[in-house]
Amino acid sequence: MKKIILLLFMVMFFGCTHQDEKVIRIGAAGPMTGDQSKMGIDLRNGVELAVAEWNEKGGLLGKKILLVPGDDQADPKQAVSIANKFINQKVNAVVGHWNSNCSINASTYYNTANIVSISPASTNPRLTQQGYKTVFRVCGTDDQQGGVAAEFILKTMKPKLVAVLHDKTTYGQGLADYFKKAVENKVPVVFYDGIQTKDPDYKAVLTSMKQKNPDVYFFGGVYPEAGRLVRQAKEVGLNVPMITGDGVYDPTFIDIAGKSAEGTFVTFGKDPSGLPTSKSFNEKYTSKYGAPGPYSIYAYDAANIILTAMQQTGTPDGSKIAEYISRNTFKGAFGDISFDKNGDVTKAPYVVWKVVDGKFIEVKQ
Ligand code: ABU
Repeated sequence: MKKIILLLFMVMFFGCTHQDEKVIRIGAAGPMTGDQSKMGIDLRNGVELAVAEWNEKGGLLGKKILLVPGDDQADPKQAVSIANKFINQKVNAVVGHWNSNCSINASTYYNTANIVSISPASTNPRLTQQGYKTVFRVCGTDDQQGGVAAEFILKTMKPKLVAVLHDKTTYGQGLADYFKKAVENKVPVVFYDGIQTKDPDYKAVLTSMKQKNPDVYFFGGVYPEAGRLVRQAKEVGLNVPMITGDGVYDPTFIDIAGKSAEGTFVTFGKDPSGLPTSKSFNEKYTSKYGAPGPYSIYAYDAANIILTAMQQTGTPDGSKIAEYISRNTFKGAFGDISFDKNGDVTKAPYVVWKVVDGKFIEVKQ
């Protein structure tokens, strides 16, 4: 009876159920404009490629698949607007968002509307700790990468003093705090502060940090700010390395920072480009869009997981595909992908990368 009332409610408000639609709509949400737009566009391209491949093979459940992009501008309030827009547009499932604060805010709306969302990139642990059965991610988490960064500097640099900076976002501050927690029992953290994103000048905070004589500093944040920070660190005479997280792993960081990027350490996943499973993705993506971005392949795999689950269950219904996703292993371009009870991937190996001669090189340990 309850189900019938709910169905009537949905038909009254949405005109018809999602299953009655003539197309399957997949949302791709991330920052498509603004200084993080490369990440959103990389994400959208990965989803678009997966959708195009399925449509070339005849679509899904007798329907064409339609990509519905959503620009959240890396703003958690805008992410809620996108979530509501997707719900009104009868989007069946979402790949997104890119920023953790956007994914966390939007996930409540998707979950209430029975829409599966898989983030390719949001690494803050809170996303999958909300008890939502429809929420997944195909990347690792910040407690994992913060721990890897801490272990790396303790082993290889043996610092006497460490400093920590963050961008005051859910992702940046969260990651910085995981790093701090992992080092502070072993090395004094002599400086801890937050910066404003978009601020063009960080010299004051960098000068204060320099006065504490750290041997290395951690930054929790994203590449536009990281690029300005390492450049200005050199300008104020702070000549110690930055170690940072996946939000900085993009050539744009090196473009912004120039030569000052040299020697920066970044935690991110392994390079998938040599995997036999990623060959077709790499070739097709590169010929259509140019070099894949760091999270393009994650977005492509997330879209394929959703579409495979719909095919295998014979329905775009959110709770049915969520259950299928949680119980099965998927053959992704990145290799086999399966999820734990929270919706996190069961394997998320982070490695450390270093900027050498203007490129990210994996540090072999
Ligand atoms: N994990 C990369 C940056 C995106 C985010 O988690 O906010």
